[in-house]
Amino acid sequence: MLLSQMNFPTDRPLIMGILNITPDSFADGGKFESFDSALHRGLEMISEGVDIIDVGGESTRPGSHRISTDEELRRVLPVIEALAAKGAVISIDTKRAITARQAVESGALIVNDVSAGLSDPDMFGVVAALGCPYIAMHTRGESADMQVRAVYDDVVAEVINELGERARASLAAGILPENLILDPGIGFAKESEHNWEILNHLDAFKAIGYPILIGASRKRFLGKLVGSEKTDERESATIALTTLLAKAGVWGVRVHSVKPHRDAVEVARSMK
Ligand code: PMM
Repeated sequence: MLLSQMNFPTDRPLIMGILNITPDSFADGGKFESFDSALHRGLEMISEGVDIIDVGGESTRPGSHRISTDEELRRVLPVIEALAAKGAVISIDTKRAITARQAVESGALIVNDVSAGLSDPDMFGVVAALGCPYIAMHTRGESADMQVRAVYDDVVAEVINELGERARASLAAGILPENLILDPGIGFAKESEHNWEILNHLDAFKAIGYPILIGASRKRFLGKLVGSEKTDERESATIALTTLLAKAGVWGVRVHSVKPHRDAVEVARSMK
């Protein structure tokens, strides 16, 4: 299905709720590891007005290592099937083409790839054949070593350049321009100052010409700003950021909690 056929609202950012079925994601690792707890959380997000549920089976936290494809599929497919049956719009957060394909065959509608096709050479071709929307996120290297690559002279220009190159490669492989969404990859091969520099130049990212998704929820740079080691203590800073991102006109925000962010975008919409 094309992005334009999903009937998303266009007057506010979409709320993409995070559902990590992993033991080790940085903020919600271990919370939704069982099928029952993941399904319960997904249904809760639907009742709170989530637009997209982003289901992931493999942690991408800095320093994390890969799991097997079989393990990834075992974690995500039953949950995708169950939530899609409830009418949820699901994105699959994966770097693997096989997982992307099986997830879409199980009911996911969007592929979210934090490697923008760099991890798996088959990703672009598979997504092009599926004909579904594709989120290409900027990073450098793999999660295990990405933070040593957080070296930039001009982070905005370099990320736009590298993401633009991935976008062109995805289009060359047959992904439709109307199905492409770009994400600068907050916290991926980036230090705090890089994240803020990107967030302060969102117009430059929007000018590339594709919808922009931002995933900043509870990340380390927010903890550093407000002095919160614990990830759930970074929620109020995340909500404040969502309000500002709504004002900045992003397409979507990828967040751990749903209702507070639905409320935040309503506030932003009412403040003319
Ligand atoms: N961040 C994480 C995972 N997937 N996907 C996109 N598109 N953008 C992000 O910023 C992003 C992502 C890491 O966060 P998590 O461990 O809470 O899932």
